[in-house]
Amino acid sequence: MTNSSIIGPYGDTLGDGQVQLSFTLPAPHGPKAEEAAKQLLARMGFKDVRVAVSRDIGGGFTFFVAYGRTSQTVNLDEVTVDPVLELEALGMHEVDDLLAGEFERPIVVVGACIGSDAHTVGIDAILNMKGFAGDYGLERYHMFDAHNLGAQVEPEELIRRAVELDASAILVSQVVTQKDAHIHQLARLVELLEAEGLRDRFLLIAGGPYISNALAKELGYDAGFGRGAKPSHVATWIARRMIEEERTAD
Ligand code: B12
Repeated sequence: MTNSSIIGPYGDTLGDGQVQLSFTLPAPHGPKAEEAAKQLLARMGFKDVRVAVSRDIGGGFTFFVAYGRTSQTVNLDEVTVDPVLELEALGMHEVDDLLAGEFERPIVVVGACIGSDAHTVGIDAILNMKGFAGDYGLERYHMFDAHNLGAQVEPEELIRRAVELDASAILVSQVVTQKDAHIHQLARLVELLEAEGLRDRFLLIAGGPYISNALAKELGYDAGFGRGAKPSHVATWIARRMIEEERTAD
């Protein structure tokens, strides 16, 4: 590889194409399962396939860690990312100052983990005072009035509370993706808001480890935040969007 913007995976030396993979096969542990794993990787296009770990995980299933070599590369110069991921977060005081310069009252935000999903840690990380990874949550900001409804909140209840509190933004967390549960739940909330003629009343933000801004927008949300999102990113996004909308309305 001569052009440094064209990159591929490596293990020992740049350009060797080495990849580590882990997966499970529904086959009883043994030489036959291992051979099946190698053939599968060869069919995926990997060369010099080696199985490093092969473990019986019970019930006729085997877990593998394997290595293979690929000649595939990607040109970094042609890679673009969603603007939300490149958004430079302001500090808490900067966001507060920005909002205080434009609004008289704190911005009300209501968050919940909806449907059957019981994973509260993500929405807590964004909203709760102590925040996440050294980044304070929205409850700590002077210019946010944050309400965290917790887990397993029905979308109807979330909407009811958002209306009651006269919220500007609804924040939804979805972690479980089994059988596309996250898609169904997120879509249901949008459908309900639309049916009640309330969709345009709120900024609608989705988040979770498997949520991207693109997926959220596809589902009718204004923004989506994924793995590693920090409260200051979300706060900055809301502040800028609220100010933009306020100025457009004037
Ligand atoms: C803790 C945990 C639990 C706890 C949850 C406790 C609680 N109060 O939250 C308990 C034990 C209850 C649990 C239960 C289950 N869990 Co669980 N759990 C986890 C675990 C270990 C950690 C999740 C976590 O806390 N992450 C830390 C937070 C900070 O990260 P985060 O959620 O990604 O949030 C960040 C971003 O995504 C984003 N974000 C998240 N939400 C939002 C919302 C907004 C608005 C914004 C802007 C951003 C945002 O910001 C956050 C900070 O960066 C994960 C595995 C893992 N290591 O991730 C499995 C995991 C999520 N669980 C899983 C499963 C399958 C389950 C169960 C179905 C297991 C079972 N068979 O019973 C049940 C489901 C229960 C239910 N009804 O939901 C799977 C999900 C697989 C999938 N994709 O569907 C995982 C990935 C484990 C696995 N590898 O299989 N679980």
